[in-house]
Formats: sequence, C-alpha cells, structure tokens
Amino acid sequence: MAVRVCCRGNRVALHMLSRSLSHSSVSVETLSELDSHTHTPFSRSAIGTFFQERPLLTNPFTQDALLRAYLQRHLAERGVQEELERFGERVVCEVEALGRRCELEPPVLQRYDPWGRRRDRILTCDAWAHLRRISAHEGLVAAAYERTYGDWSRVYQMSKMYLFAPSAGLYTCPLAMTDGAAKVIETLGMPARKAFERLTTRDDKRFWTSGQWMTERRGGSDVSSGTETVAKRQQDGWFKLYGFKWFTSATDADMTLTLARVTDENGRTTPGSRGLSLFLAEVWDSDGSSNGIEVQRLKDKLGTRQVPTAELLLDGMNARLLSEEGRGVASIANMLTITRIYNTVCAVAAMRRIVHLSREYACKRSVFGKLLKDHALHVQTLSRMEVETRAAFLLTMEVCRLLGREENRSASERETLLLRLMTPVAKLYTAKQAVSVVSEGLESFGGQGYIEDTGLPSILRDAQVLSIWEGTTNVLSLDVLRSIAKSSGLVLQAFCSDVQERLLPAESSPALRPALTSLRAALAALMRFCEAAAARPAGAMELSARDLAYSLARVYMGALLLDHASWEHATHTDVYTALRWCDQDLCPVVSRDAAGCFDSQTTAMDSALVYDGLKL
Ligand code: UCC
Repeated sequence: MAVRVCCRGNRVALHMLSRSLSHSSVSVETLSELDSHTHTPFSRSAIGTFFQERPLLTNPFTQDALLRAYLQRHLAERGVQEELERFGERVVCEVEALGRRCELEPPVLQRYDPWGRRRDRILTCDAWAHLRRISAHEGLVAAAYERTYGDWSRVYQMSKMYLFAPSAGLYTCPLAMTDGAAKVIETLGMPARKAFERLTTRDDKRFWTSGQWMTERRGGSDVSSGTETVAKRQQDGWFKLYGFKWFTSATDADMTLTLARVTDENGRTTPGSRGLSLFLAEVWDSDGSSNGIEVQRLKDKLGTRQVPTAELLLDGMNARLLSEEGRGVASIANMLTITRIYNTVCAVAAMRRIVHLSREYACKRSVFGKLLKDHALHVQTLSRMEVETRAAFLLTMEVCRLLGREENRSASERETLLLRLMTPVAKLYTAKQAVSVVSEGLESFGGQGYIEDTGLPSILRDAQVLSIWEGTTNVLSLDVLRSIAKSSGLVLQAFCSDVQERLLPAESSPALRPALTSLRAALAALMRFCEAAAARPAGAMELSARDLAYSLARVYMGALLLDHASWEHATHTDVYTALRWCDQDLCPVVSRDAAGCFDSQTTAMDSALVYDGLKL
C-alpha cells in the first residue's frame, strides 16, 4: 500500500514537473531546491544526466597486449610500434566517428537525374569518401606492395588493418577487393600496370578501389556452373559483357574484376569452369556515366549496411580480358586468397574490439553491490572470449606471415603448402568464432548490448556476414579437401611437420606439459584419421569436411599458442591461454568419427531427422 501511494506521488510530481517545464516558468535551480526538499526520487535533478557509464574506446594498439608482444617478438624494427600507436590514436579520434556515420547514413540509389534521364548513381556519405582518403594516405593496401618490411610486410599491413577494421564502417570490404585485384594483376605478370599502380598508390587523388563481381543469380558458391555472363569479342580485341550480377559489394568502385564466358562466332559458350575467363572493367566512363551498367537495386541486408551492395545488369560493359581464356577461376583464386585473409583479419578485429569494450565496461558497471570485474563468473566468461581471440589472432598473423613470405619469394615449399591449406581453415574458423565471441560480448553489456544507439548491435550484424561472403563454412571446408586432393596430401604433411616443430620448445616447460600432451595426442589422432580417410569413398570424406577443418584449426591454433608461450619473454598469461585452449576437444573429426557421424547410414538418419514432419 505504501508503495502504491509513493508511486502515485511520483506521478503527480512528474505531471507537475512537465507542466512547469512546458510553461518554462521554473528555473533548474528552483526545481533542484524543490526536489531536495521533497526528496522526489525520479525527478529530473535526482536521476542526473546519465543512468550508466559508457565503455570508452581507447587506443586499440596500446590496449592490445598480444599484438604488442607479437610485434616485439617478430617485427621489432625501428618505428613499427610507434607508427601503430600513432595510427591507433587516429582510429580512436577520427576513424571511429566516420565509421559510425557510415552506419547511420547508408548509401542510396539515385536512378534519374532531375530532368528524368536514367542515370544510376549510388550516393555514399562524406564519411565513406573520407575513409577512402585515409585508407590511401595510410597505405592500407599500398603497404603490402611497398614491401618495406620484406617478409613481414603483410604482418605489418594487416596489423594496421586489424586496428582500422572495427572502427572503419566496413571500408575494409572495398580495400579487400582492391588488394585482391592488385594481387591478381601482379600474379598474372602485370597485364594492367596502370590499374595496379592506382590500386596500390598512397595518393588519394589517384587511388582506385576495385570490385569483385562473382555472384550471379544462381548464387555465389557454385561459380563454375552459376556464371551466365557472356563476353562478346569486339574487333579492337576488347569485349562487351552481358549478364546479371546478383550480389556485388562496394559498387562505388572505380574498376572491377569479373568472370564471364567468351562466346564463339556462333554465340556458343563452354560450360563449367573451363569456359570462364577473367575480365577487368572500369566502372565509370570518362564522362562520368557508367560503363554499360544498370543498378537494379541496392540490397537490403542484415548488416554491412555501410557498404553499397547492389544487383547490377551488365548491358554491354566494355572490358578487357585479363587471364588466359578458360583460366578465370584459377586466376581469380588469388583474389579469393586475399579477401579470405581480410575476412580473417576482420573477424579477429571484431572479437578484439568487443573484448576491449566488455572489459572496459566491467571496470565501471556495478551490480549486486560490486563491479562486474569483481564477479568471478563474469570474468570467467570474458577470459574465455579472450582465449578465443588470442588463438584466432595468432592463426591470422601466421597466415599473413606466410602470405608475406610467399610474396617476397622467400617461402619454402612447406610454407607455400601451408598457406594454401590454412587460408580457408582460418577464414571459416575465425568467422564462426567472431559471431560467437561478439554475441557473448553483447551479452556482457546486459540489455545495453541490445540497444541500437550504443553502436554495439552493429558489431554483431557485421560479424554475421563473415561466415557467408567469400565462401560459406561448408564451401570452404570443401576447399580444404580440394587443397588436399590437388597436392596429393602434401598440405597435410606440411601441416604435421610444422606443428611437430612448433611443439619442440614447449618440451622444456613443465607448466605447458598438459597442453603439450593433449596437442600431441590430437595431432596423432588427426593424422591417423587422414590416412584412413584416404581409403574411404569420396562421399565419406565430404561428410567429414567441416569437422576436419575445425580440427586443423584447433590443432594449429594450439601449436601457435604453445609456441608463443615458449618464447623467452612469454608471460604467465600466455601459458594460461595455451592450457585453456588445449582443454577442449581439439580434434572433433576423430570424436565424431568414433560416434559414427560419417557412416553411410548416418546420412539417411540425418535426412530423416531434418525432414521429419515436412509435408510436401
Ligand atoms: O563476391 C562476394 C562478395 C564480395 C565481398 C568481398 C568482401 C570481402 C571483405 C572481407 C573483409 C571484410 S562473395 C563471393 C563468394 N563466392 C566465393 O567465395 C566462391 C566460393 N566457391 C568456391 O570457392 C568454389 O569452390 C570455386 C569457385 C573455387 C570452385 O570452382 P571450380 O571450377 O569447381 O573449381 P576447381 O575446378 O576445383 O578449380 C579451378 C581452378 C583449379 O586450378 P587448376 O585449373 O590450375 O588446377 C584450382 O586449383 O582453380 C583453382 N582453385 C584455387 N586455387 C580453386 N580454388 C582455389 C583456391 N582457393 N586457391 C587456389
């Protein structure tokens, strides 16, 4: 009864307050005095300006113990840490606000000019253009091709990208494709030198971004049979492309790489992968009109709303052949390697960002009488997120290191094989980790994690795409099988010997022994599985593809964590991370195999379960 009276009292007070305010006749001081006399608990002055402290974003470089230690160990060159610290400050002070504006001011499609003429324009906000300039100046693509740090140039470049990504409003998407296009051109022996120079310049007036238009109406996975676009040869040796690109990211690009089927003199094309060739096209003509492109519509997406993703009709787009005829898929595979590595970097960066914000918040938010940071259960949850993030970080940086060595022509045969195997493994595994860690991170803010204008939900929305674009988890698992088949198993031998070598330094550390024992057992079981699987029918191998990829990821991450924990300046935290990582099932492909998950009758049972109750 007393409570009800009190509430009614409050309502009256609030009503009086709003009436007073609407007549603008009561000064703030007078209200405060009134409240202090009456002790009205929910009056304006009593609730204050804020309900809760917000988590602050501080320099992502100085806050990142593992990144700094990793660079201290491997890239202790003069100025690298100082440069990244400077850039980290720029991310906080400048990039963060631009990225947020890109989320709040998404691209719009303008179809007609004021006089009714069809003139497709995708309008992006100023902040998007500003991010483009920053990207050029900072050499976010260029750094990879300048090769200032030799074998470590990719590690340097991707460290910068990792700091940039979580604040950059998905500008990493055009950068990924730009870098991928530069890589393709370089690998093909510079057939488009001018374009290459523009893609890799630091001069923002000359800087070009590139698209990667692969996905057509039949979908983006089965590129070889789904690509309908045709290329008609012109007398001058150029081609006109006709087709429908269903999901094209960052359509404000200056140029694009795309696949099409060259028609013969009778208009026929070759089906399948052998019929696909790679083309380069500039998106805009010199007069500013589009190069035979109609924008059908912008995509309405769950996340990545900052990116102008569209459906495009190519209606006679002028393009030049870049690859040998019929070598389109093999040629664009180099671009896929780069964009998949970007995907991996962005996944780890999203994890790191949410972990930073979560731990910052835990130092401010008080519940049940104490700060979140003093609740052991809460800290355990954050610690598990941290272990995932550290494992993902080391795998990502290792793939970048391998790429850098390959590009600097110093990779051994084993490293080249490992790069091929671990690129899809890293992409598929970190993408899933990102969704899970970011989702957990949102939960650590309670209801605030679900509130749009905190900016937190967009981190989860944007993470969700990571397991989809550049190949879904299953498509990439099949790519792992492709790499094994194509190398006749050599990628697995490279994997095994690399892991074994990395584990040697851990032998001298008693603290690491439990992790070392688990990891060696997992590696042995994994290799036994792979040897036995070689004798199985192809279907059984396919069924185990996802679990095999997960096992490769977990074992390799474990080896990298042990390696890092055996370093001379390793900390207790590094040792603890390795132990925690290795206390999970490191080799799910073996445990699932033992449970019969890949048996032939299991497929029928899976099917019966999935379609149970479905009425056709
Ligand atoms: O376009 C998209 C959205 C763009 C957004 C980009 C933003 C990224 C931002 C990230 C950071 C934020 S999404 C597009 C999604 N689609 C895909 O990723 C394609 C997925 N599908 C595949 O990966 C397929 O498995 C295909 C297309 C590669 C399979 O085609 P085929 O024709 O069946 O493949 P084959 O016959 O096995 O291989 C053809 C050739 C072979 O070379 P050769 O002829 O010399 O033997 C293969 O070895 O291609 C080679 N190859 C590869 N080489 C195939 N895959 C690879 C690879 N991964 N690495 C090297």
